[in-house]
Amino acid sequence: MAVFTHPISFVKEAAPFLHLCWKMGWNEANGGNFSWRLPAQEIEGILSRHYPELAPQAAVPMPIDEPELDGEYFLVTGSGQFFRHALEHPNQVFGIVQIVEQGTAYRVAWGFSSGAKPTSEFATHLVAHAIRKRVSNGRERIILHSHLPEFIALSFLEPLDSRALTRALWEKMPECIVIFPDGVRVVPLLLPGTVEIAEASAEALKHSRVISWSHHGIFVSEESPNKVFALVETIEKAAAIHRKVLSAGGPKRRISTEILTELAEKFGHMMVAKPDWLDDA
Ligand code: 2HA
Ligand code: ZN
Repeated sequence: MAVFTHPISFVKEAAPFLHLCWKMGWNEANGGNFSWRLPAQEIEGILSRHYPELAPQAAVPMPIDEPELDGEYFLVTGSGQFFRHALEHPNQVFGIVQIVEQGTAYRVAWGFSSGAKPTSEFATHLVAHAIRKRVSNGRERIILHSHLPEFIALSFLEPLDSRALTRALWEKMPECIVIFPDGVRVVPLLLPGTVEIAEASAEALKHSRVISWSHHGIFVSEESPNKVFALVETIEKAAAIHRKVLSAGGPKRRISTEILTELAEKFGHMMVAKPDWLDDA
């Protein structure tokens, strides 16, 4: 297959990433969504160089104001677009929007060639970007929402409880506590694409990069496509191991709190946060 290329470096990186998420079975049909907070000067330079004819479009009001994001640009998937189509139709699957009018509206700067709007979960993406930008001192820039089969399955088997789910995953592989020391925060089932799911997610995102939308999927924040992929594949693998263990009659033993504590000490320098829930409660 020819190597994928695109005049916008961020699309060049994001399109193969979306296609891979589809191949992994994480983003079927129009399921899931993605956004990337772009460095403003760099994207303005790219757009004026490669698309000088593009005229600014009308501002569209947003359901939740995000004053902290005023002026920011986002590469974002369009509502109804398929991750599977990202390589064949990048200009249709993606758009670039800028937040304007003191964070009360957005305008499309590029893309959405079939007329799509940003993802139905855009309100939650923006809430998440605002919070995670602050919590991570600007490091985190990507939000990914995927319908992970093993992870969703657990929400039908395990209590809908952040501590219980986090411990169940940490206790399955030593890497887990190092890769997601901030744990997984559980949000109950809420209607997709609503202000309610955005508000419920906001509280959880103050404490963790990773949310379980119960019976629906995962919602995660990270720095780059590579890092978000590593985080999600690790969580989905731990979920798969946990589900296999449950299917075989449940765990007969687990990685102990003592070992988890030692891991957290030994690999503390690699971890984004100090782990909660390292007690035997
Ligand atoms: O279809 O996944 O949560 C997009 C979604 C909504
Ligand atoms: Zn979804």
